[in-house]
Amino acid sequence: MRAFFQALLASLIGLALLLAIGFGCSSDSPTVSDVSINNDQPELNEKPVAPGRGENLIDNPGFEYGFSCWQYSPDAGWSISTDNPHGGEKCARYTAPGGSGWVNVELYNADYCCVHIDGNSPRYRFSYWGRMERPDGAYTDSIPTVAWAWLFLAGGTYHTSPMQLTESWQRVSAELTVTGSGCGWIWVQVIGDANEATLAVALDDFELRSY
Ligand SMILES: [Ca+2]
Repeated sequence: MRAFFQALLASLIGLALLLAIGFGCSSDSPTVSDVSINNDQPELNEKPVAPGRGENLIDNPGFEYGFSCWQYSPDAGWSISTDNPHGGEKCARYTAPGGSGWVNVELYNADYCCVHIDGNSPRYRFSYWGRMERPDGAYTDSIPTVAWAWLFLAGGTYHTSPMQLTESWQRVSAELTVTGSGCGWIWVQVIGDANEATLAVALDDFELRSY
């Protein structure tokens, strides 16, 4: 079932991105009927946190323990990098193999480290950081490298705004209203131009906290 949803969403996101790029409006997000996200919210920790709340629900959120609790696709190209992580000493990195076509890669938390929603609070904040590299200087704005984050929590489906990656670390955050309880997972897809062999993508410091 999970593979089916991911395949379906990958198709939808890919189509939405291609349409957005084609019409020159890459900042638009796809239409999803059950999205409940407000991206215009204060930074994490700016609001007071009630006792017992505020713990990061994502295990190994900054890849300091390698890919423990994470899975990725495709099998080749992903690594743990110590080169310019956003936080700590490590980050997740994907390096494109070159050739033609599109980079289309996924990173998501493993089943054995599901995100546990306890149902005590409906309000959550989610964020993560990303950047890209083109060490050969072949960077072009004409074909952006874009990351999308999706969350499947307690029966609900949510997504952040697309983040067009640059060579500096950037953060995307969102506020979610999640009802119910149970295990869930987060999933990030990155799409970009594979025509330049040196395209690399780095992700770090995922956070999901109730407040
Ligand atoms: Ca890190």
